[in-house]
Amino acid sequence: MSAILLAITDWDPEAWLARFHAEANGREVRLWPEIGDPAAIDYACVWKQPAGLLARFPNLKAIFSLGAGVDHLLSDRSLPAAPVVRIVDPDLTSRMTGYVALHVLLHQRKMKLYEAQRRERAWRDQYEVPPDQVRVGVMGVGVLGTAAAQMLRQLGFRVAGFSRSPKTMPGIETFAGEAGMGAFLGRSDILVCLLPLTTETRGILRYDLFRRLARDGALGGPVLINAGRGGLQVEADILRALGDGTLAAASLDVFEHEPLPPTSPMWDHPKVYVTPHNAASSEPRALVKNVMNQIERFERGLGLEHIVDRTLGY
Ligand code: NDP
Ligand code: OXD
Repeated sequence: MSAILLAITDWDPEAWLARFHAEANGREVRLWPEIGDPAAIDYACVWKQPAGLLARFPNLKAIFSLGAGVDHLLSDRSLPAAPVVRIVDPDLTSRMTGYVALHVLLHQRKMKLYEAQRRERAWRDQYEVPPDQVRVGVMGVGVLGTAAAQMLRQLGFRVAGFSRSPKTMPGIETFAGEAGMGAFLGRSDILVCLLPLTTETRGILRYDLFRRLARDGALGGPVLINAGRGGLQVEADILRALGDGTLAAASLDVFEHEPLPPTSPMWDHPKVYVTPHNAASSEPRALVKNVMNQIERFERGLGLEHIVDRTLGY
């Protein structure tokens, strides 16, 4: 019977090991660095595995990322040829939808202002811009971006989506590629970034992009929400844009360096919400089931779902 290797850094591997033992239907589960005979490993389930590790397993049939993103995997230059599979799961999707809805609402409902008023014990109701006057642009309308865009539409916001290839989505305006980017940014009061980190998207959230966001919106200035990857953003540019009014506020779940260094000015910036890369945390109970379903499908000859296109990088 096939053996599964878990190689996990940055997260608590024991919680994953316990779930794999519970779900593995008698398969052997090994936790790196205890890899045993490398030839016996058929599947690797990883989060930020050490570079070069996966090249040691000659019979690997599939590599599973334990999250939706795969930049941590594809950056390994000696990655073997086995298919790389990413997580698409309702548990992860609903967590991200919740994060995006929460942060769009925090900005639309002026929570930073009410926090400041609370410190002064000031009881003042501020005019609330109705959602149908707020244009949200979701950059990256894949699995997570589409679900978030649909939720925002249900909440009454004017929503647009941006992707690499053209799409149509009921009730949501869509833009694609370089040609569509200017119009997409120019109609966005709140920019929600759910792009993957690839060679094309690295550093995309920079000053010149912020300058292209709508300046005539009802919130008094554009807002950035990034829950994609820290490598998408140039933090010095975000600080500059917040300082000169190019951006009015930001919600950042991901950072150029994680954990966010204690010296980062983001921690106590009055216009920024900071969260510790937990917009949509990978939850072992749901996601181990997901991976085991994939392995069982594969072994029944049904093929793997959500295989990553290594050329595109996502
Ligand atoms: P998908 O692969 O389903 O979607 C990616 C989207 O980005 C697609 O719409 C794709 O376009 C678009 N895209 C990719 N490259 C470009 C480009 N160069 N220009 C324009 N659009 C582009 O990914 P998911 O929705 O599942 O996940 C998105 C990202 O969210 C992950 O890669 C990960 O980095 C991040 N994430 C963060 C988490 C957190 O807790 N902060 C948790 C989970 C994920 P097209 O549709 O044309 O292919
Ligand atoms: C993911 C993440 O990619 O947690 O799933 O960031």
